[in-house]
Formats: sequence, C-alpha cells, structure tokens
Amino acid sequence: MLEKQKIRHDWTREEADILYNQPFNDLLFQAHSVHRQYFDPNQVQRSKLLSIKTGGCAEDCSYCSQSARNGAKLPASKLMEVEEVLEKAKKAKAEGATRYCMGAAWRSPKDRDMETLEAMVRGVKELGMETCMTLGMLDDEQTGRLKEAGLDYYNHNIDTSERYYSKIITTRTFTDRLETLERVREAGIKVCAGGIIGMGEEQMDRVDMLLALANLKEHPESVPINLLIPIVKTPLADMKKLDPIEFVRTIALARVLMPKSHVRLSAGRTEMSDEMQAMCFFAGANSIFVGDTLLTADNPEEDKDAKLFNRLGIDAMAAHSHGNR
Ligand code: SAM
Ligand code: DTB
Ligand code: SF4
Repeated sequence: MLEKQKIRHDWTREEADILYNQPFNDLLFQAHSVHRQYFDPNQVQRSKLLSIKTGGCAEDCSYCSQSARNGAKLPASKLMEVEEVLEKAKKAKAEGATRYCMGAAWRSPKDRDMETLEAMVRGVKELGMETCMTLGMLDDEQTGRLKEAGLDYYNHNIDTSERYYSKIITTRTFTDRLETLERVREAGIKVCAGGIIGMGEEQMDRVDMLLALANLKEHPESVPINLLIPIVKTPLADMKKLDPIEFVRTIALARVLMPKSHVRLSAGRTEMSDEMQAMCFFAGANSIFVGDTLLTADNPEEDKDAKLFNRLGIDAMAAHSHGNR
C-alpha cells in the first residue's frame, strides 16, 4: 500500500505533469489507491440538476446552449415557480438523488430574484436533500443571503486553464470566477468547482485547470469534470472528440491532487461507453448527475445507470458523506 496521500495546496506544474504522463496503469493504480484511502470505492454520490431559468443568457461561453450570443438560440424562460421546483425535487429524491442542484442561465442573479431563490433553498432542504445552486457570479450580499437560507453548495466552474480561458469566454474573466469562489468559501458555503474538457485545449490546459483547483486555499468539496457536449450552432459544435484515455487521465489526476473531494463524472456520459465510465469510477470518480436531462442536454436514463451500477457492484452514497476514511 502506498503511503496515505497528503492533502496539499502547493502542487507544482512539474509534479502534476509527471503524474498525468506516467504509464496509464501506474496512474490508475496510484489514483485508485488514493481513492481507497479516503472513500469507499464502491459508493457513488448522486446529484440531480434542474434548470430553474433557461436560455437567453448574456454571457458568451462558447460551449453553451443557453447563451443568447450563440446560434443555438434556446428560448429564454422566466425563473421557475418555487412550487414547481419542489415538486421536481421530491421526485428526484424518490429516485435516489441526495443533492438537488438548481441552475440559472444568468451572468449573476438579480436582487429581485433573491427571495424566490431563498424559498427554493429552504424548501429543498426541508425535503432532506442537500442543496446546490449555480447562478453565475455572486456579490457579498447575495452570497450571505443564500448561506442564511441554508444553501449547502455553490457550483461555479473555472471551466478551463487560465491560458485557454479567453478562447472560450470573453464576457467574464478567470479572475472573476476565482473571486466568486473565494466569496462562496468565505461565506461558509461548500464549493463545487470544476471544468469542461474536450474543448480543443491541450494536455497542459487540463493539468493547469486541475492545478488551479488543487492549489486553492481549500479544495472544492465537489469537482465536476464535464466532457464537452457539442451543441449545434455553438462555436464548439464541430469540436474533435477527446481521446477517452485523456479523459480518464484527467479524472485520475483530479483524484490524486484532491484526495478528499468528490470528483464528479459530470456532463457527457451519454457519449461514454459503460467500460469508459467503469474506468472513470476506478480512477477516482465518485459522483454523477442522475436523470435523463442535465440542464438542457441529455443524460443517461435512470434505468441505464441502475443497470451499470448493478453490474459494477456500485451503491448510492448517503447524503453528507465525506472523504475521510
Ligand atoms: N450560468 C451559470 C454559470 O455559468 O455560472 C450556471 C450554469 S452553467 C450551464 C454551469 C456549467 O455547466 C458551466 O460552467 C460549464 O462548466 C457546464 N456546461 C455548460 N454547457 C456545457 C456543455 N455543452 N458541455 C459540458 N459542460 C457544459
Ligand atoms: C457542472 O459542472 N455541470 C453541470 C452543472 N455543473 C451545473 C451542467 C452541465 C450542463 C451540460 C449542458 C446542458 O445541460 O445544457
Ligand atoms: Fe450563461 Fe452559464 Fe451558459 Fe455561460 S455557461 S452562457 S453563464 S448559462
């Protein structure tokens, strides 16, 4: 058995490069060993997403179906009613999700929406689920109000490396993203932060993205790794597919750099074989989104995931579990 992997915040690019580029079997062995040191390797946490406000977003994220600046032109909806959110959350709970993740296509929330958002957080918490929101950038007051309402997690992704970032988004900066993450952390809300790979970035961008997360003062409790879902009429619609081995290496590196975090095998699972997903779980992924829709894009059906978990002997993780074996 390898020595227990320490929790570090001072990883160097050189160390991370060596880890990422070692022979695949060595990397998988190392990542899986670290995974076992902190988690039950046969348990996977399940979150359910809901888009509470869809489309018409002012930002220009080039991967996104919801940007008003992209050609996808998804019709813009209003903020959903609290009752409807709670109905859907109840259903998600009955289907085994332990965390309910509410996303809005905003640059940042408007103050007039805060009361509704707070009611959503309180209602979902009363159902006994963990709450998560992803609403864009937050200011201090909004962060405080969400914390006060009982929000457990805030999702805000850095998306890619600082170097590649401006190729993907121009309407807000990498530093803006870090500032929101800092604010969320300071307010005592748990952090969910990850990114997307397969956007035409280089290997060093994948490594640097993970380094930026691992060298935060505290590791995000959840690290979603999304595989780009190419959306028609967006600038990334025709992106060449990422080599699946590169994807698995990225999961494995996330696990080694951030041993206690839940690493989420996030968007893009409909395009992954069962074998590739199994390899990701071996490499340290221990969280997924369940249900047949993410925010706007498809996700594997509940049945398909249940069958895969059954074949792999994977169980659902209880709410509030942490990496601390
Ligand atoms: N508007 C908010 C924001 O961007 O902060 C919240 C919702 S946004 C859709 C949440 C995250 O989903 C993005 O940061 C990105 O990492 C991921 N995402 C969006 N579209 C995606 C796609 N087509 N493929 C993979 N991941 C995607
Ligand atoms: C995250 O990292 N992935 C989720 C969640 N956080 C909000 C979103 C995935 C979106 C996939 C594209 C869509 O459904 O439109
Ligand atoms: Fe808007 Fe979020 Fe999509 Fe960017 S990722 S366009 S901020 S909904």
